[in-house]
Amino acid sequence: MTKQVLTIAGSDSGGGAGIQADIKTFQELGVYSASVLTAVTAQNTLGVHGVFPMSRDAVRQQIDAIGDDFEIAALKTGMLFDAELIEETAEGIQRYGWQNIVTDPVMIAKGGASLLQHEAVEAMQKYLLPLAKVVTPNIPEAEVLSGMVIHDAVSRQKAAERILVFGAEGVVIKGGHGTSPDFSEDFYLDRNGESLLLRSARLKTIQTHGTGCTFSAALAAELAKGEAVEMALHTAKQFIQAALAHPLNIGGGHGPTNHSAFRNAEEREEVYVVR
Ligand code: PXL
Repeated sequence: MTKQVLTIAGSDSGGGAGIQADIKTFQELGVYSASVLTAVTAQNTLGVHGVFPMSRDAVRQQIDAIGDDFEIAALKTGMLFDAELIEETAEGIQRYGWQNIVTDPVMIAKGGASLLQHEAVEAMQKYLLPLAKVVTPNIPEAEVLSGMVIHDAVSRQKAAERILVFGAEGVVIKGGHGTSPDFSEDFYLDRNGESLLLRSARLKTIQTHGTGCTFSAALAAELAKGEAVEMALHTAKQFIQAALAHPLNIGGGHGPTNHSAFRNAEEREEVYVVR
């Protein structure tokens, strides 16, 4: 039977990030997509022009509608906006005993608009990270979650260790914001001390809108299908690498990635497991 996957995230009217990116990615990877909306953004490739959060009650009722009727095999969280919606999300996950939780700790949109209230970081650490199988920060988000600066492989490892203290089973610090001009490296570390480095060529493109959403959605889809974390990470990186390598040239700013590139084997890019 087709696996059912849930995204709890915000809407991007521009269609490149948020719940729209998640649903497209789930569809491409062959899983069924249900969605709980936490906020509506008025947004295009040029920026975020408005943010309209849902009420706590609206989020709870959506979660219950899904929980009462669906068999959720994996779940990802994206934009949760504030501490109340984080708590509501965490309570819902526990109410239904959902597993395979991928937490994308979305904080700031590409143009700098805040997608998470400052004081909500603590709620994320306290309520959501303990439920996560994998938390997927980019470097700036990992710095906020760990409370330290990442400037090399040693500080990246230390930051990952600090993030794991909040209770996630694993963390992947994504390399998109890294300084190497040649490659982008995602560093994974889990509670047992197992680590993995996934390396791909750095692509020179500004069409990167929704990269993080797409990656974490692909990861959740693969976990739903029963893939081990290592394989799921590899596929997720291949998925986003293909999506970045074959841009759609939509909009005048940071355009969306191409969610349908991965399905064409000849459009896939190399992803190397370094260790
Ligand atoms: O990529 C982070 C993100 C998540 N969710 C929504 C967004 C964005 C970035 O713009 O709009 C709804």
